[in-house]
Amino acid sequence: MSGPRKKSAATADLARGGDVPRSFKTATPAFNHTRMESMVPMRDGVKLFTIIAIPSDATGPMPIILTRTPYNAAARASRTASPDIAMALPAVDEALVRDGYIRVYQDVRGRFRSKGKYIMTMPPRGPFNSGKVDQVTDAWDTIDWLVKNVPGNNGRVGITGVSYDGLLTLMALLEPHPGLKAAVPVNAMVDSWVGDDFYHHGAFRTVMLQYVYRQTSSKNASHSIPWGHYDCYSAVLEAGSIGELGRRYGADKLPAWNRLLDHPAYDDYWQDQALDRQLAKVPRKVPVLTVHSLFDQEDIYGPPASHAALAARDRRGRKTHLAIGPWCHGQMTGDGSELGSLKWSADTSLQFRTEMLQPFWDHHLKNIKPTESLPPVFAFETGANRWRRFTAWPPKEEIEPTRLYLHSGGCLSFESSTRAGESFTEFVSDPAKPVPYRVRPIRAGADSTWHRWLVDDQRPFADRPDVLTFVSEPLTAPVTMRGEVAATLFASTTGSDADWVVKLIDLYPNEVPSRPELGGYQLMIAGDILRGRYRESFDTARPIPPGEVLPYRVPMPHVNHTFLPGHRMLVQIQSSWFPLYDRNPQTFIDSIAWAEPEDYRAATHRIHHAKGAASFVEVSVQAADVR
Ligand code: PG9
Repeated sequence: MSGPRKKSAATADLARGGDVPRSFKTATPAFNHTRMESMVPMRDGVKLFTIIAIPSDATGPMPIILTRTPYNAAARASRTASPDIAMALPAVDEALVRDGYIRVYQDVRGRFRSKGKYIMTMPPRGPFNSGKVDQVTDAWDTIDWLVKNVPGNNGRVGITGVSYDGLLTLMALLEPHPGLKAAVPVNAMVDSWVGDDFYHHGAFRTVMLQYVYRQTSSKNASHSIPWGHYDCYSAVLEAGSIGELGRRYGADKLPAWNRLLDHPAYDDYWQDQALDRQLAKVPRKVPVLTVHSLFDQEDIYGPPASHAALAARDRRGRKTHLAIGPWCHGQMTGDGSELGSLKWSADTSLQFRTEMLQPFWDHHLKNIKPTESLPPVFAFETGANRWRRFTAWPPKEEIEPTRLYLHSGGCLSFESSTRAGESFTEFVSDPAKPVPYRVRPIRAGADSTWHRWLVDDQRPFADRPDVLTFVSEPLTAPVTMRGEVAATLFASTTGSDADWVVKLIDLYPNEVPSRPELGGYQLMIAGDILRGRYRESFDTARPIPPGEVLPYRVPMPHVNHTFLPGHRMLVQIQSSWFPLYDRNPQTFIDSIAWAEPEDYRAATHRIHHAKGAASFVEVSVQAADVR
């Protein structure tokens, strides 16, 4: 028989202290690193929350790799509660910390645990930032503090980050601290009017409402848009204009949202912030490896543009590298074996990290020269599915600018000769029924497969009467295209404004024995949009004279692609891409953001083919492959 149990001291009086001790330290002898959390002071006294992970087993002083972010440094550096540094940090950091690098993550001012005020994509000091600090000075002050205060560091710092963190990486180069010895901007936002997150050539990216909302409605991204619709297509269409869309969800109270709508043209606000323009003005000091993704659904313009600016200032060509992978936004940090329906037969992200990234860091931060010097350009060629090395981007050798002509009857060929009677192909574009950019329902947020939409099969759209298609004969030999693509459409409309969307597509053969599900697949290798009012200059909107045949140049993203024998080249033309881009009312009004329901009107558009006004897509083709 057991007697009454004796109360332990801990259960003697439950009400006294509560269950949570004042301070608690995880007790484990197995930690293989030191983790410091510091509030790093900036020159204006504002302190930024900074996490520093220092491997314990290093044999000598270690370099530091810094990422500055608006996306929560603590969460980023706390993947799991493991005692192993590589389990605590993002998976992509494993090679670094195992190899004796100190890893640092910092919240930018005003975000998460950092003090100060947040300004989304804060412009550098100048006409749009009259203060004494910006992301350039914050990067400088942080690096200065790190080299002076982090135990065991070797005084050499690298900076890296994806997208917004990539933009912050590029900003550090505008006035680099002497301790900054290498930079790897990944999928960085560079020019958000020309072709990155917010606009593409004047067309507004409606998907950014959600971004601005999360980014600026609270310090720690705690609000999401209560869409009230399963399908974003209907939510955006129902609202009408984007001004009204923002107002419905309260975004008109967010200064960052209003700023975007207040600058629809490529005015000083955008030009002064374009990082390729900024980088072109400063001396080249720091070695840079730029990373670009061929299927980047967010920042597909910036990386080749900033790379070009950096390369132009690198007289001896030793400080500038570009890597181009078959990835979506940020995929270089994860598994790069496949994207959507596409499979690459190897982990291309790992290949890049092993063959380029780690040797680049080791060279510049540890003075370990690579056995073979790193190529200026390391680019994955889709279609052929292999890595290529080039001395410049676009490669200068064997490349020939060539035109692919759009002919009537839906034909596409390198031949310019027009047949008798060829004049135009027309379609009706109705803003009440805009062309979806994906198959509906189009989901927002966490449920979305947004990251891979650029490789969606384009076949479902080809059947719409408001999508024109132009297709080549099946190829008898491979055709390889590298570098920028641009369409010149000679077009007319019955309206007084119009958007022009051009997609260059690899049309797979009807049957693909190794991957039957890819039979007839339409893979978009480049696509973009131009708001017709900016056809003459990006900074000034001009109405379109109805009925007049005018040239519209639609710049498109860079490609590095081989169309294999049996495949066909295909071009789709349409005038809406919704709700990725806001609708053009097709009636010229001052502010499309605040278009009224009656401004949206159907219009008949014509794409012309006749001599002297023959529409084409310009590509750079490997000379031997032009047929
Ligand atoms: N593409 C995102 C972004 C960068 C900068 C401004 C706005 C959005 C990102 O992934 O960070």
